Formats: sequence, C-alpha cells, structure tokens
Amino acid sequence: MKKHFVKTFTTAAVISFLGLSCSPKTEEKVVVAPEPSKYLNAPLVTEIFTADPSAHVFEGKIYIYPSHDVESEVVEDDMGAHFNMTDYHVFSMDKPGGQITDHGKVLDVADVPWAKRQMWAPDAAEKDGKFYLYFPAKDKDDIFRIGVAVADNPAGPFKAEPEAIKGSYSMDPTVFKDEDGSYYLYFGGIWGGQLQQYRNNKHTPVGPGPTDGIPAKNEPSLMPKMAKLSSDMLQMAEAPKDVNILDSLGNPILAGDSVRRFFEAAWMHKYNGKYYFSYSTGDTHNIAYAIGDNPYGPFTYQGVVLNPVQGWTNHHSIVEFEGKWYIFYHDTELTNKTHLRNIKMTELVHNEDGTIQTIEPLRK
Ligand code: FUB
Repeated sequence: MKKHFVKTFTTAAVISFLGLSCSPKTEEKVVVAPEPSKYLNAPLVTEIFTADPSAHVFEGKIYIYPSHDVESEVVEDDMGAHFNMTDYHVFSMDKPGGQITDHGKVLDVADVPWAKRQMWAPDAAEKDGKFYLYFPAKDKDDIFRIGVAVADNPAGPFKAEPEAIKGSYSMDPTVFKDEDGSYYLYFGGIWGGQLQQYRNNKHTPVGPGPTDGIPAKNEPSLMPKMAKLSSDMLQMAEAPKDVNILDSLGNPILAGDSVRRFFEAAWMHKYNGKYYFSYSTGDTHNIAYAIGDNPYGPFTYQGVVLNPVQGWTNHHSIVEFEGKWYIFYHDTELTNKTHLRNIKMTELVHNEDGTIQTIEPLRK
C-alpha cells in the first residue's frame, strides 16, 4: 500500500491565504491508495472456490457451470489427486459486470450412483426446455468417466443418470450446439485426465503414471475426442473420433510440441461460420486455439487466446452475449494455491481476419 499525504485546504485557510482575517488552518490527512492490481480482472465469486468456468447464455442470462474447488486431506500428485472436488454449484448474472447469484449446490457426488470422487470440470447444454449437466468423475475403479445429469431449469438442481455415458472415458467434457440443432460432445485430458491410457477408445494402460502411454516426442500428440450426441442428449450417437489439431502445413501437432499440443480443457465456439476449437496446453499453461470448417475438424492451429494465469491450470470458456464475446477463466488470486481457484471473465476480441487477440491476464 502506498501512503499519500493530501493537503486539505479549508475555507478558513483560503481566506487566510488571501490576507483576510481568521486564523490559518491547514489539515494534513494520510490516505491509503490501493495498490494497482496485477490481475487483469477481479474474481467473480469469493465465498467459495471456483474453477473451470463453462458459461452459456440461457433464457437471456449468463449461467456459469464451474468446478467447486475444496481443501482436502489428499496429497498433491502429478495425477491431480488434490483436485478432490465433491459437488457443483451454478452461478448466474444478468449481464457482464452484473451481480452474481449463487444458485447453491446442484449436484453432489453422493447422488451419482456410478461415481466415487473428483468431480472435475463440467459443462451444460439446453435442449427443448431441459438442461443437461455433463461432468467427469472417477468411478469405483478410479477410472474417469463422463456423466450426465438433467434439470428443468438452468439453475438446477440436476438429477444424475444412473450410469455414466456408455463408452465415455477421460474428462473435461464440453457440449457444442451447432446452428442446425446438432449437439457434439468434446472431451479428454492427458496426465490426470487419463487420456494416455486409451487407444482406439479402448482402455489399454501401459502404466499408472501421468506420462505412461504418452507418445514419443516426434510422434503425433494425443488428440482430444468428440462424438455427436444422441437426440435424447444422454449418450454418444457414434464412437468417439480424434479431434485432429494440425500445424499450418497440415501435419499433426507432435507430442513434443508442448507449447501447442492438446492437454485438456476443450471448448468449441462458432464465429463467422468457422469452428474454433480452444484448449489448454497444460504444462505450458496457454489457452490455444485452432480453426476448422466443421465440428469434426480437422482444426488448424492459430495461436494463443489466453496467456498463462497465476496457478498451474488454465481452463476457459468462450461465449457471446449481446453481440460481444467474453472469455471465462480462472486463476489463484484468492489463495495462491493451485487447487483453490477463483473464476473471472473478460472481453475477447476477434480480429477482422478471424484470428483472436491474445489476452494477457497479468499486468506487467
Ligand atoms: O479442475 C480439475 C482439473 O483442473 C480440470 O478438469 C482441468 O481442466 C484443470 O483445470
């Protein structure tokens, strides 16, 4: 905090200065000016810890579906065991900058018959007046699966389906609704997200560690997965396919290209008829993006949407509200602990050529 001395001239002092009568009186006050924040934006929620915000406009409002971070006894490891979340809250705001409403707990792991622990990054979708919460959790065998829970309104509460989505695996699900009314599920995450334990949609682990099963540096990286959703929104209508992320020459991004390869946190948005697949590069901490011509891709790498935030993880969503685009993201401003995060938002700008202006979340 910087202290400034501010001189307050009273009327009496001015009269005195002008040579008029009255005793001179000058007051000195110490005021404390707030340190300029090093963060681009303030946390949206401070009462509980929140992360991985998936934002949508439902019924004219912005609804946010984040992870609910909690302190727990679990020791930190490279598989993210310390992200030991057990439930979800939903938040809403009438408009950017508006007051945030916490709609309370909308789903608890205890109410998900197939799930045991680690309720990680969720997303939501609306179809025909029903709302669907897609969420990853570890099952009784400690394998990540993706579940669905259903509600009659965007603020829940949500009722979980008795079983996980058939054939689902790994984590960080997101659902994209295309303009023709089709819905697509994107998912996956390496290391703690277990994607490296799968080949051709089969669980074929070569070891329990976060990098066991990661391809060699000069091989194509593991790609996120996607599938069209069934018309009831509860299953995949097809076997998951790779979301191919290519370089500008049309070659797959390599596993050793850690600045550009997919790690976790898939998101899809559509802008001017193009499909923007964005994701976290994990251990290099960027939110990157790639553009394609249809929901299946391939997608060509373009650059960085959001530079590293404070904290190890970087996870976002991108949404349009009344003609402007916004990115929702998180950092660790409230705690400086990587597993106790807080959600934030800021405007996102598409350039005339369709590229996205890179956002710097920390002031230099
Ligand atoms: O919140 C737990 C995990 O951290 C998410 O699933 C990842 O995307 C990372 O943000």
